[in-house]
Amino acid sequence: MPDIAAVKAALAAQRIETPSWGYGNSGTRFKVFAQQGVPRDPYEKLDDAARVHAYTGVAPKVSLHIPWDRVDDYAALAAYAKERGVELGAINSNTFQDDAYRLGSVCHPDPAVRRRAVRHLLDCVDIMDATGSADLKLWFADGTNYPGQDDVTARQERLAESLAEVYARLGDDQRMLLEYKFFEPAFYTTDVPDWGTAYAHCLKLGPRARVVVDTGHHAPGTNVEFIVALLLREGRLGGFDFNSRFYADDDLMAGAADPFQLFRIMHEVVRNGGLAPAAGIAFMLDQCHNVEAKVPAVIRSVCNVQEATAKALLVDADALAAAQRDGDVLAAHAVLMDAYDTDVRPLLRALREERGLDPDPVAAYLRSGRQERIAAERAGGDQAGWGA
Ligand code: PSV
Ligand code: MN
Ligand code: MN
Repeated sequence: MPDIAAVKAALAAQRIETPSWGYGNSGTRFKVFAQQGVPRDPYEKLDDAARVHAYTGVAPKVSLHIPWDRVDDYAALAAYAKERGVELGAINSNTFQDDAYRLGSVCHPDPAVRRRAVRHLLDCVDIMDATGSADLKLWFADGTNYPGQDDVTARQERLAESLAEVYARLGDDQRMLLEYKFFEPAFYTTDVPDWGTAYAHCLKLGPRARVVVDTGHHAPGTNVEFIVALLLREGRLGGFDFNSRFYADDDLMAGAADPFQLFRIMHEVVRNGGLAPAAGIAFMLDQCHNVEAKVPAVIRSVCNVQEATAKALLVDADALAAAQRDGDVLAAHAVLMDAYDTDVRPLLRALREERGLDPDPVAAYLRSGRQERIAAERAGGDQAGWGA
C-alpha cells in the first residue's frame, strides 16, 4: 500500500500554474459577460493569482500571455509577483489576433507575415529573459479552411523554419513548449493538429523542445492518457494545459467534465515518474471562467487537479504490477478503481491543516470578503484578451 506520508509529501511538492487570462473577463464569440472586480491590468491579475496560491499553497506560478499582459517593464512585473509570493511562469505567445494573420502566422505563404510572427516569438523570449521564465508556450491558429487553399507540406516547412529560428534564440535554461489542437479556428487543415506533428517538430528542434497536452484539444473519444504515457516515455512531455471539455475546446474548469479522465492522466504521470521535479512537467491550467466567479473557480480547479493527483498517488503500484503480471484483468482494474473511488478530501484537508492552510480553500476565500472588496475597488475591469 502507498505510504501516506510520501503521498502527502508528493502532493505538497506539486506545483500548479494558473493562467493570467483566467482572471480576466472572457466569453464566447457570442458574448463576453463582464464581471465585477476583475483585474484592470497584469498587476491585478497577479494579485488574484497570489490569493489562489495563498489559499491552496500549491499554485505559486502564473502564466502570462503576450500581448494581453503587455507592460513596460517585465523585470518590475516579475519583482511585483515575487513580493506577492508568486512567480511568473510560461510566456504564451499570440500570433492569432492581428489582421495580418488571416491566412496564418508562421505558416503564412507571405514571408513578410512569417517574419512578423517570428519577431513576436523572439520578443517573447526577450520577455522570458527579463522575467526569468523558463518556458515559451506556443499555440498556433494556423491552418486552412478549404482543400487546395494552400500547400500542406510547404506550410510544414515554413513552420519548421520559423520554429528553428526561435529555438536557436533560447537560452540554455529555456524551453519551447509546442501545443497542438485538432481544429479551430481553421476547419479543414490545422498545421499542428496532433501530438505526432508536435512531437516530430520537437524531435528535429532539439531536447529543449517539448509537447504540451491541452486536455481540451482532442477529438471526442481520444485516449489522452495514452498520449501522456507515450510522450513521458520519450522524454518529450513538457506539460499540461488542464481544462475540461464537453464538446470542443470548452476551457471549463479542470476536473469538472470528466474527473475520471483527469485521474487516468495523473495515473500515467505518477506511474511514469512525471511528478518528480527532474521530469520537468509543467502542470498548467488553461481555462476561462465565463459565467462563474473567477478566483474561486481557479481555486476549485487547482483543488480538482490535486484530488486527481492524490488518487493517482494512492494506486497500489505493487498490487497493480502483480495483477498485470498474472494477467488478472479484473484484479488489475479493481486496483485502479479502488484508488479512484477513494474519497481523498479528508487527506487533502488534513494536509492543508498541517501546512497552516484552511482545509477548504474555496470556502475560506469566499469568507474572506475579498471578492466584495475587489468588486467595489476595481471599476472597469479588463477582458482576458479577446479583442484586446
Ligand atoms: C486556444 O485554443 C488556446 O486555448 C490555446 O489552448 C492556448 O493555450 C490558449 O488559447 C492561450 O493562447
Ligand atoms: Mn492551451
Ligand atoms: Mn485551447
